[in-house]
Amino acid sequence: MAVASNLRINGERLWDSLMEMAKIGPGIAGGNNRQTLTDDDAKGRDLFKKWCDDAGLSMGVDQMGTMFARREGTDPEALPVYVGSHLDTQPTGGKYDGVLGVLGGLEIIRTLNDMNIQTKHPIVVVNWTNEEGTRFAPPMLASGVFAGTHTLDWAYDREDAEGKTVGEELKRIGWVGDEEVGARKMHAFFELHIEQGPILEAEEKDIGVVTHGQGLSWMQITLTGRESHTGSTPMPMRVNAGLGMARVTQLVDEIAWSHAPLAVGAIGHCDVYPNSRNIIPGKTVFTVDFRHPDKAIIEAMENELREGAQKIADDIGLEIEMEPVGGFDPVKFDDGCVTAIRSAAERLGYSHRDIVSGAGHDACWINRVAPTAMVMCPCVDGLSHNEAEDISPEWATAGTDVLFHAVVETAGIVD
Ligand code: HGY
Ligand code: MN
Ligand code: MN
Repeated sequence: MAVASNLRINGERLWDSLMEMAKIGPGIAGGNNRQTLTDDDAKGRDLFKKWCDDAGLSMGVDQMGTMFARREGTDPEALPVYVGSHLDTQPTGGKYDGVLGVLGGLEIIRTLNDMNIQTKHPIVVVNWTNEEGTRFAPPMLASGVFAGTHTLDWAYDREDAEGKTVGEELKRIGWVGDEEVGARKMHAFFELHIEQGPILEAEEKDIGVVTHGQGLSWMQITLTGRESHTGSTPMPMRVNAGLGMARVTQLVDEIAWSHAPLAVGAIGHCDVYPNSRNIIPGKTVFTVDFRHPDKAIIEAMENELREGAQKIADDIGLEIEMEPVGGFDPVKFDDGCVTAIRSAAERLGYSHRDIVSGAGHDACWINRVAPTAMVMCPCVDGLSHNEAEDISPEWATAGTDVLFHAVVETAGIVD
């Protein structure tokens, strides 16, 4: 049954909650640095749990620390409709990446409570652990375990730059749950997310109906040369791992451009050792991020990288190791869920267009185990993974209205 078009969420309350959550783990330039499994992440979790308690939800937590806040349906046997995203942020992250999807899910519950509306299927709001993958690679770690892509032990062993593991840090912040990861079965999963790209704003569209998500490949490269004095070492004697990284950086850009217009490639993470002003780098470790909607093109870019990086290393006399440290295939979301989102946007009178997600999301993994789809709202200048990330309250409201209608329609309103 379609949800009446006059049913809308409370945009002001949603915005207040977004601003409240943004106070936890502040960045240095107006955004957030609430990285996964830090004390700030724990504070964000505590605030979300308090709000869920206030909304009468029962909280379950699985062994990866993912939070599941449940509102009962009239049919307790019916599989729940899940809705959510992530509360962890990049080190120089924005206030809305992930957070809008979690608090948008909570706003749906708050609105149903206000209107005393019951649904047949229960509704569960989710905060997935470690979506960003910055502190602990790969991204979408907990949703990947939930979808059976990674084992729990492998996920627990992921290490940060200081050698701390996911398992240790999860225990330290007190968020190891008792539920088996992936045991929960879903009727459907919906995720609201900012676009993190320029299309919706440029086309003045309120809503992105996400039909697909592009694929991702993360290749970690280690180049080993020889540390030596930057002043007294003659050029012909140098084995410069920093030079190797610079040439591979140029190669990555050339590979992406050679598969234009859809391919993208960059190196976002790099460590230089010993990183001293007057020592030629003996070692560099960096991660190549390639993305494309077509798996064959991603594989072609990976092959071109392997060949080209090997040649660069040979030319300079460097040792090279190349290790895949993350990735997932392009995804096509569920037609039924996508249609629920598109018809909600139409019913509510919001301008919309189909879109392929450029960024990865937990929905990309959950799509393997449940009918899944995403709603997107625009963001200013398409900017994200930057503290200046910004959206308007109107965009947040529109995206959450559409999410509300798609979730409640799928959960079934009971008169
Ligand atoms: O990497 C991604 O696409 C996501 O933002 N973690
Ligand atoms: Mn995100
Ligand atoms: Mn992100």
